[in-house]
Amino acid sequence: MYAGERVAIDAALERACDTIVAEAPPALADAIRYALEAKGKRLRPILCVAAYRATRSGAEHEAIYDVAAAIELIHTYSLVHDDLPCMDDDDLRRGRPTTHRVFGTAPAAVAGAALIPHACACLEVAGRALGLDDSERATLVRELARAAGGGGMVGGQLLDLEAEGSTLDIGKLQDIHRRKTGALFEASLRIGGVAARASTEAVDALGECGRMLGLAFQITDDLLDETGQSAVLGKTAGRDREREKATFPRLLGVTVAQERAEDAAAQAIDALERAGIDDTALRALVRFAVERDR
Ligand code: GRG
Repeated sequence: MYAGERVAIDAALERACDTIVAEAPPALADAIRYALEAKGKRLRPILCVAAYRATRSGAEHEAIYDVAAAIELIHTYSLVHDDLPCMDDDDLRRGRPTTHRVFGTAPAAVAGAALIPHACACLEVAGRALGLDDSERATLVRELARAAGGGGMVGGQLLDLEAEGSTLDIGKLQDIHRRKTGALFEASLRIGGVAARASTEAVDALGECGRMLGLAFQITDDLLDETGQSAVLGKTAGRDREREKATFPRLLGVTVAQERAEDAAAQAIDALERAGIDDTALRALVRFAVERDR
């Protein structure tokens, strides 16, 4: 799906990688390149590009791919850190040994961290190429920082780790995943809208779509962890049960969890329709979040 967009996003990631590693010590440069080259689905940057296309009025500018790549830099860092021994301690990611298994824990931790400042720089430079003014470029960076920070992904990660082995109610589980997974999806769509100079209403609708898509995506992720196979997923299946994690299927049962994912996907599409955003690609991407097998 979206093969052309994936190629353009991978090219933007390669450009970003060249800049990041330019002054890095060789061992660090290798670890950074290894992490960025791995074949992820690129769903967050694809969503960003789709949101931009759905709401822009002028001609499309190729710098949108650099904007989108900045989001993937943050996502990739989060995966590298998530796999570390002090976090999920995993061996397999994107069909290959995890970065710390190849390069060691300290180089992997530093390689992940090196992506964070560069994501901000990448957004600033790409925003300039898109012709955005100071305030619009600051908004891009703020959106990403908020999603990745304590109220978003990083905070959600700590709550998730703290909850291991304990019983959670569905409200708490949803709150953890709204931060840990949902916030970056929400920001991906909002950033696409801001880059397109969409109205505040349209950006908010894109954000709501991303929030609900993020929930649908996470429930599906939990279902795939229960029922999928490592070779297809490219990461270790059954990890949640092993680590005694509360998940949507464990709390609700598989059938109800599937219904909740469908319901969240429907709400994601409703959010777009209420704002008059009628876009086939965005609707297809919402469906992909629940229908995927990896
Ligand atoms: C160490 C300061 C510090 C913070 C850690 C590790 C971390 C911050 C946050 C983790 C957040 C995280 C890993 C969320 C997981 C979300 C998720 C379901 C990831 C899988 O996404 P896919 O399926 O992966 O889109 P691909 O490989 O396709 O990109």
